[in-house]
Amino acid sequence: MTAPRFLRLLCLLLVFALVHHLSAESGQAAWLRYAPVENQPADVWLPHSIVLLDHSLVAQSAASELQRGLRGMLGREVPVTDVPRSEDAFVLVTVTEAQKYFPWLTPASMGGDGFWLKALRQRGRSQVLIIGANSRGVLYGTFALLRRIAQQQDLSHLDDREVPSAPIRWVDQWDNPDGSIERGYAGRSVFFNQGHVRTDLTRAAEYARLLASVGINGCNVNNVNAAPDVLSSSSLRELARIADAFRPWGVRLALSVSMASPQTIGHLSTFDPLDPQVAAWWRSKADEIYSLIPDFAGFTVKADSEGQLGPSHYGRSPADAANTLARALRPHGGIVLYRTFVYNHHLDWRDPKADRARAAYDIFHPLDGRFDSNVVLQIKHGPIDFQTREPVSPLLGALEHTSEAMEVQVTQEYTGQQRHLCFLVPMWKEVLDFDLHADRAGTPVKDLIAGKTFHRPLGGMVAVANVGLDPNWLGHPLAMANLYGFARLAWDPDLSAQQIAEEWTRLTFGNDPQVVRTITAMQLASWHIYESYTGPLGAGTMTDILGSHYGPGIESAERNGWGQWFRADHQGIGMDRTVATGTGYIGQYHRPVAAMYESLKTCPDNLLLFMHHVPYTEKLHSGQTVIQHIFDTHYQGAEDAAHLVQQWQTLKGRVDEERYAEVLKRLTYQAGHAIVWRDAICEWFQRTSGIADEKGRVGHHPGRIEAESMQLDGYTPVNVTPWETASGGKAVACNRTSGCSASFQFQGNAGRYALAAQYFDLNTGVAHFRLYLNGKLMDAWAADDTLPSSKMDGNTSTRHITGPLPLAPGDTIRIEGLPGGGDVAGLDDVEVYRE
Ligand code: GCW
Repeated sequence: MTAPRFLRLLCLLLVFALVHHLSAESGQAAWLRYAPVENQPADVWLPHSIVLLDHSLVAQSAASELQRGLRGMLGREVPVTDVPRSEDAFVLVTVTEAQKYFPWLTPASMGGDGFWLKALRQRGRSQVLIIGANSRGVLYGTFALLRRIAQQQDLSHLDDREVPSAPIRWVDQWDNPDGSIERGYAGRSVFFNQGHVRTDLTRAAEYARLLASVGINGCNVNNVNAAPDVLSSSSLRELARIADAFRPWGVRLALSVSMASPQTIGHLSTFDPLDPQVAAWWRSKADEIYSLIPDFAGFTVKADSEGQLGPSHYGRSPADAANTLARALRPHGGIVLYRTFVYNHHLDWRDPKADRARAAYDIFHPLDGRFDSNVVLQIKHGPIDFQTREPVSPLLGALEHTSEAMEVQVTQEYTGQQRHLCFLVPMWKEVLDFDLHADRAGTPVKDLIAGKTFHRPLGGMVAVANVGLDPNWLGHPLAMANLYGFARLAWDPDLSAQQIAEEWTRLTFGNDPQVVRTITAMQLASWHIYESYTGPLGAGTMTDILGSHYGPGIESAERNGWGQWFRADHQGIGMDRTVATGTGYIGQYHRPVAAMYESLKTCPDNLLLFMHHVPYTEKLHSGQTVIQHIFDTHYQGAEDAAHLVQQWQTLKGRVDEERYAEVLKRLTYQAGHAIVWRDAICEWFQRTSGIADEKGRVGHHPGRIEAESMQLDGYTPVNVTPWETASGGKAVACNRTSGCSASFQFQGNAGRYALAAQYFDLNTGVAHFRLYLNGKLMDAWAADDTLPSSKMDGNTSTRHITGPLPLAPGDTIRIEGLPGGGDVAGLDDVEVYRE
């Protein structure tokens, strides 16, 4: 090795050691860390300059990104020139240009935003060609190359062509002008604040770069519950600045619009989409938008849904509404994504035939063929609403003449809100691979949304992302795997969940094999774990449906107009959606699929309660009864959640301290909350069914001392609602400003024990707790989280573990609670257990 080379390597190693062991990482760099890569096999021969033969803004971003990546990962400074050189260069070029310089190259058809990466090595010199189908392709190819370098892949025979599966690869943000985000769990909007677009759009531009790095080409920045003012001239001028921040990254801006806009901001007397004045208003609005934002992507529409006005107001159809918008956008190349999330939220729960799951198909299937070619129906992947387990929406397989895009949720509204680990790629994979038998066997959802089946012009995937200003974008450092995974699947739905998890882990945490193995395994197990403690057999996530959608709140789904019922009573549970005796929903599927769901014999266990109403004693394919399955899976799920903490702990010292600590904190919280979920669901079903857990666990908690039965000083017992969210249905609350205490005597054998205090952390203020053993202070903690409730319930119930401590019979344990700002230092119980 030559001396300079040796020195360079030494420097790199030093830098690496520093980065790896000392510096903290907030997660803001996400999967674009460009951390030094040791042993990059290609380092020796990778070229020393960049030749940029495409002068677009997007290709310039590609060149500077390549410089940045090579600097970070390989410690190389690589200059950019636009002088075509035949040797020793990365060549960034579009396919049309490429033919000029490399006439001997015969690039196969490169559709869409595709790219071709090709390494040419001769006589010790090398070229790496990054050929894009267009400028975006050049950028995507560059990021793909950097991704390969970061993962230490062997590039010596690099010859990869990739074409994205579908043209629409968008994220939606549900950001409001005031800067709040509907169903956002990671801080405030990167786009808006106090009614305006932010002056500083640095994070917005960084977001676009992140999105571009994984092939996302559109971003809708405002809530689908659209503020009326979005389309006002002054607002559009502000929004144009976001489009400017996106443009270097090839991300096109889209906007959610209210169908009522012609009336609310256009001051017309009507918003009837078939009124000529209304159509003219939309046309001139579109002209105005394109004069400010020439590459504007289009509109997303939520209409006649959850209070949003729509065409039904005038007896018009969604096709009438969508086409009016589409005709205004068409001259400019814009499109309309019309959401099919349209349903009546005042359904009559007493009507056994009423069924929200039917709505999208019932409304949109008859309209197939009536939409203009630049309209795309945006269809949620399941017929209800992003539950932990749902069947595939039958509407995805029912359209032949209408383009469709599938909507998924990266923001974990019903799947733990980024406080619980829930990697959703395996779920999306199941959906994408599901064969809907649309016109024959072999029509998986991924082909339907790519427009391959029935040859429709547009299609793709849209994810509700809801990143926020939190440094790591989504709150939980491991949650970013969902954003990454969504984008990778939108590009290539044939990637496996394992591949995606591994790739993401390498880019986000480095190539240490133990780190890669452990995090990949945790991610892959997490959806199933979450499902197993939050709701059984396709019944839906048994959460607080009317409020936060977060903690357990079982009956909130029943007996109201929202239609997320599972119809449980003392005899049985489940929605009868059969054609024979139920709502007929199953009949919306093509025959083989319908037949599978219709019969109890072939209906998969994991969707049993979505499709059928059965007694608790019904035997599953597994041989177990429904009720015992509920008990067992919830116990197993809570155990598995605890195991995630142990798995993570094996990585101490192998990932940076800051992210290590943040993930540990969240996983520990999750393990505690999984027990709250487990107990709520198991106790509720045991009581409702009158059938006891055959393993005797439910309702029996050895070592658990209820706060209401402790010796109380100042604390008063209260009934918690819903009852199943507190142990024994009761807890204690402190309304004395000087504080309260609850004490008990340890009765077990001498030994070392951990103490798990179950307390309620209300979002109204900060309470403080102290734990004393025989009068000696052993632990103190603050209830300072901002969980989504101001009440003592399943959202706020939180576990804090002290110890292990040495305990002897007769020892006194005292917990002091000091209320603060409306948080009453609620305490549910203390569990004393051997570790
Ligand atoms: O899941 C529900 C959410 C609403 C959301 C709606 C939708 C933006 O609870 O907050 O509204 O879906 O998708 O339109």
